[in-house]
Amino acid sequence: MIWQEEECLSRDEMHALQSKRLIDTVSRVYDNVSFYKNKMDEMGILPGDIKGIDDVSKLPFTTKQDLRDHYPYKLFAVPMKKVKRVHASSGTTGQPTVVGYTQNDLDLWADCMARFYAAMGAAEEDVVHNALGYGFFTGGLGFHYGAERFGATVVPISTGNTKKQIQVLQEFGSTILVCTPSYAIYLGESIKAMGIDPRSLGIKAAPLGGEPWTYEMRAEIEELWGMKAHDSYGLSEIIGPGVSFECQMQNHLHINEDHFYPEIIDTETLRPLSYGESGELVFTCITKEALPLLRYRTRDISSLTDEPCGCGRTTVRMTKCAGRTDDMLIIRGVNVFPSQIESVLLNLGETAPHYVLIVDRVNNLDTLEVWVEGKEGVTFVDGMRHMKEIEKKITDEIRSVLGIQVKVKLVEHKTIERSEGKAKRIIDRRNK
Ligand code: DLL
Repeated sequence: MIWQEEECLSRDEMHALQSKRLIDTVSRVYDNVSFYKNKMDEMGILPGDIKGIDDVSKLPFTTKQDLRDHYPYKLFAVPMKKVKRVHASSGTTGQPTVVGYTQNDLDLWADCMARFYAAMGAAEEDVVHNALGYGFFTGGLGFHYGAERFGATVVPISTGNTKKQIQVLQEFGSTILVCTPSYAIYLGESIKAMGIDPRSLGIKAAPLGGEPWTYEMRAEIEELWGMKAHDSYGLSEIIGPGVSFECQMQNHLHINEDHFYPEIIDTETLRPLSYGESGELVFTCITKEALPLLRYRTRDISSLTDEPCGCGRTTVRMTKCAGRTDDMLIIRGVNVFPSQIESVLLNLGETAPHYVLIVDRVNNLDTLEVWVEGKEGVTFVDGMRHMKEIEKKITDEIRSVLGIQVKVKLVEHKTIERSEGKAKRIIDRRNK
């Protein structure tokens, strides 16, 4: 099912719609946000210079630091009486950032999310077990209002209390599970540990997102639960979840580009790259009222394609995010994303999907240790030699695939901390 006709416009129609919306947005931000007026004045650009979507590259970038510098509301383009809700980032690194929504923003967000439920093949009869956090985090409420807009039933369980989650899953007839990929694994394993097969619970599909996860991780999750897992990408600064999603083809993520115009840029030169080239994702909000950010630098690495999709949607798709530029580890000159290590680990199939990367600096050299849990049932007592063999196999494979020397440490099952939200995969001991 296609939720809205904008998902199936011809490329020319989309271009025209985006152009009209960008022109309108630029004049609104110029008039109402002094930060953008000052930036554009400095660059010598007037709203009238923006004649269509192709002129987007003339506009200034926006960064997370800009949001911090204008904490909490100074980038809003409407008076506070029009702002109906705020969300905020958790602020684990530095000052939190605050985002705002008018009623129209909340409506378009619910539609973007309803598009996703439609795209993954949901029906009004579906019962959505929403185990994302409700509150400042955009995940819980984003998926909640989207499900209601779509017409399904929501079980707003939020995060935490895994025992209760399991009881509710068993008793409420849920058919769709919403959470982070790492929690889908944790919850599934906890269910198994209680002697229940997660596949018997009747979950048929899961929109998962909020953190990077590999195709290998998807295969593990689908196998564990006997369901289809669809990638869902978004960020609070742009709207929350609902920026892009995978349809039933599960082949890259459709961007709601009639609202969020995507670009890929080279992180060094900041120049826009072509379709197919990998770089940093940048979004311009072309319909939002409260916080219409121009060319927001996400720090996420992806690439774009406008090849037709089998589902009939014509929107541009982005490839699964490989990671964030700020999560990229440079290990003795080699760029490494945690997702690349994840792929190697899961492809080898010798370990559980729980790992953490420990980065340190010894004698001025970066070191990387990969701590990963052995498969359930493999214990230190019965197989010290076997464990060493597995460690060596993983070390060799990482060296051959990524070209770096790492130290692999197999740890006991359940020793790596589980997360109910976004998993923390990197412990950086440098500069401490
Ligand atoms: O994580 C919104 C969201 C919630 C999306 C639930 C999907 C599902 P933030 O907390 O602002 O918003 O974090 C945004 O998380 O810039 C990416 O680095 C990362 N991220 C989100 N979804 C994905 C994904 C929400 N599917 C930041 N793949 C983004 C990879 C993702 N990274």
